Amino acid sequence: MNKTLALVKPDGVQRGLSGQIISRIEAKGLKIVGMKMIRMDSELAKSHYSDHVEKPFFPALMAFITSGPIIALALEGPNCVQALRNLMGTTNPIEATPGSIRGDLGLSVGNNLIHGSDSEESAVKELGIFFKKDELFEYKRSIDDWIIES
Ligand code: DAT
Ligand code: MG
Repeated sequence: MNKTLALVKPDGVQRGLSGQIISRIEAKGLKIVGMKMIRMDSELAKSHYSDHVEKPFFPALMAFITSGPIIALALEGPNCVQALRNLMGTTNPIEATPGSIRGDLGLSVGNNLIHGSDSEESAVKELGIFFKKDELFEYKRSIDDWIIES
């Protein structure tokens, strides 16, 4: 089963929205297979956002993402990369569809509450940055028979 990485960003934690965001992820049916609170340092942040180093917003992104603790989640489910991206909504919360996490909860592109890997390739890379192998759990949920078609 494929896995993906989600982060509740510092604004989500500060605003007391972690529970609601994680709840939406669980309600979708995605299985949490790893979870931890950490504060990203600049080395971790640079490695995670290496594709954006040259972008004009990179310094602001670094300052924001290291400004407070985040909650990292390893998620599993069929097509979980796409499922999470759809649940999050588009990058700019103003354009994100109502009903999505960003569409319902955010107003600014720099404070958009949640990160989700954008491809299976980046999911593998990003999960490797945030989780050691023994921090990921394999377990069966009996409700999966009601969520996932066999
Ligand atoms: P996403 O988080 O939807 O994958 P991204 O990978 O293009 O978006 O960018 C990473 C983060 O950088 C994004 O969540 C918020 C910030 N960001 C992106 N575009 C921005 C912009 N034009 N101005 C300010 N911040 C931006
Ligand atoms: Mg991205």
